[in-house]
Amino acid sequence: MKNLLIALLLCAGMAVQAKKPVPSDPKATAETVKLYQKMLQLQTKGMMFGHQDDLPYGTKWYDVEGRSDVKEVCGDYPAVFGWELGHLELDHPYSLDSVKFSKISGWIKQMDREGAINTISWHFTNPLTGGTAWDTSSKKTVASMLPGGEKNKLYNQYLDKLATFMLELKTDKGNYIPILFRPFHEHTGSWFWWGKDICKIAEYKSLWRYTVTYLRDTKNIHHLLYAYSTDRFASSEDYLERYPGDDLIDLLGFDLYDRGPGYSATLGDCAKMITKIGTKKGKIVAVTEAGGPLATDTDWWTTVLLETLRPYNLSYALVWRNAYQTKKEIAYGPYKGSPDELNFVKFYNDPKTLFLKDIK
Ligand code: BMA
Repeated sequence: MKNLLIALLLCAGMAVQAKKPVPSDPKATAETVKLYQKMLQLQTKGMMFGHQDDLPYGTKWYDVEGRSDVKEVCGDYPAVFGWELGHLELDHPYSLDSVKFSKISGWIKQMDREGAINTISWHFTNPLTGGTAWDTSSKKTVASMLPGGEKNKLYNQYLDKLATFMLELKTDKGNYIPILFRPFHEHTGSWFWWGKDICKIAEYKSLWRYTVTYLRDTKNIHHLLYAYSTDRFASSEDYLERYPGDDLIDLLGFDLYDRGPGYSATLGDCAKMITKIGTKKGKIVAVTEAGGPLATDTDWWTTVLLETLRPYNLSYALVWRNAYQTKKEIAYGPYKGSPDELNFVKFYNDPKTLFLKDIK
């Protein structure tokens, strides 16, 4: 009887364990599985704050050890750090946003040690035309990168360089650092060569499958969680139209910038739809890029971003970079002296938002 009871308990324990969510990669490293589970669990507790290029530069400084516009305003670092690898494929030492790749890996390692989460985007060169990620002049780019296409070999070379970068991301103990990798983003728009009107649905899906398979199975990379992230979308069908499959994707996200009236409503609608899809699929959900007109709407952090997203269990909301001293591009994060500074502190102090100290 006792033995039977023990056996039953063991079985129940195993069943509970077996139910724990796992990433799409069956060979994901222990750290990657742990991060996946941690993020799924955390998203029921609060919403992490993320910032693109938080450490390399701010509005008025460039590459100063320890500096962060966000930390200078609220006293803590973001929980999620966004990085960009555009131009790595060209063997350039600096990214298209003038950040040294060797320094990016250093910061990723440092922030991983601190307990933060790192996510990588890739605005990479159009392999067919040699133009930028925004070069939409040919509708043949994606097809040309797939097996049999004239640029398949070149694309493999790009992926080899990406793989080298990823495989260098190790802890002091030699374990790979888990990364949220977010390529081919905003594809429901048509401003990148992988966008909606530039390639066919099947081509976009094949590009994803080809890329993941190459990195995971050919290059043996098992520390990536893959993020699918659209721009604005109108329905679940719209969101999932180009979704490459549950066996490839770990995080469902969308990018949405405040371009004026109607933003809150759209942001709320998208958050509602995505959390529903995420719950059904058991995936992480996030606002993978956002940004407000902070100079004009100085209460944006609380009244727009926070109050709109409060009802939903989202893993994080990441705002885009504070471009260094450029007049063309606004800073999407706060900085010392920015008009939204005090409001950001309020956002920081709200129990719903999680920063680095909250997730350690
Ligand atoms: C865009 C802009 C560009 C930048 C690119 C990649 O949204 O911020 O200036 O080069 O992202 O980070």
